Amino acid sequence: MANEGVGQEQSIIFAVAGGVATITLNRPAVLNSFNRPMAKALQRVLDEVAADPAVRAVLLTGAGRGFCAGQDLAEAMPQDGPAPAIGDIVRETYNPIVRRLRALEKPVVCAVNGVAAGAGANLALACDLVLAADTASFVEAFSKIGLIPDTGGTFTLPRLVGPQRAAAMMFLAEKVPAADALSLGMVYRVVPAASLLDEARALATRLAAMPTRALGLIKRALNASLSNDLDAQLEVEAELQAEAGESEDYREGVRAFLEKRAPVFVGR
Ligand code: T3D
Repeated sequence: MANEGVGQEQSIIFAVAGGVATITLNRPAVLNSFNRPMAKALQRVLDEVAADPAVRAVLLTGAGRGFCAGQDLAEAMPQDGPAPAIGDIVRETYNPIVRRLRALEKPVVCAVNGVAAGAGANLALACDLVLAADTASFVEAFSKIGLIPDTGGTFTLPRLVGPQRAAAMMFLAEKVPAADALSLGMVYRVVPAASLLDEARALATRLAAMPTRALGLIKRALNASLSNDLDAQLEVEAELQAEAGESEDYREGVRAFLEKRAPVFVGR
């Protein structure tokens, strides 16, 4: 089938089915912590899903008992040989991933299947809709090892939970259980661990059947709202509405409404 495909990179498992690209972080022995090859593979896969019109939603999750424990600390500080420059790691690995996730004009569902620590926590928060297993947790672990939060966390977290709670999480680096993450607004839903993947897949599949251009433009508008004032944002809405109004899916949506039938959206 043209829109079905399976590919595998060493540390990232990637499969496309029914309009949904499922990306699985796959270094379970180290709780899917990021080494350079995994970060580069994730960047490549995100480029692929951006370019593929058959992909209309993305599902990101982790293999094994953890979602992602952030930077692989053995790589960051090797026993033999010099440590790589940390600023370069952030610029070359995490920043491009966050930019790709935010610029991707397709919805990204994140299924947090276990602990999400350091860059792993902030990776989840960079996605559009976060579903967490009831056994999952989030830790802004950076300060425990003398670092500051990266992967967009200092941008995302205070906007989600407010500056005071973000400061507490980032200073104290305490585990935030999924239920607390829900009440703080860090995640969209918490579901039983056993049904997490099914629920996340159902959500991604539902999003993949929606008007993809409109969802992408909603994401663009929400991104813009983070730095715009009201006047500028009203203009963004007018411009993006004009763009949405030219889509095939807009015409189908209105026709289906008038004909009292369910719409069939094609993503254009
Ligand atoms: O270069 C730079 O540093 C700049 C970039 C920074 C971005 C960052 O993400 S900095 C933050 C890095 N991450 C952390 O500090 C988290 C470290 N991990 C933990 O604190 C704990 O593992 C967790 C709280 C996430 C989970 O605890 P627990 O008890 O459930 O699991 P565990 O036993 O600690 O870990 C299981 C295995 O994964 C263990 O290996 P072993 O003993 O079974 O062989 C552990 O060493 C390994 N592991 C976990 N996290 C990492 C890791 N190995 C390498 N790097 C990790 N980040």
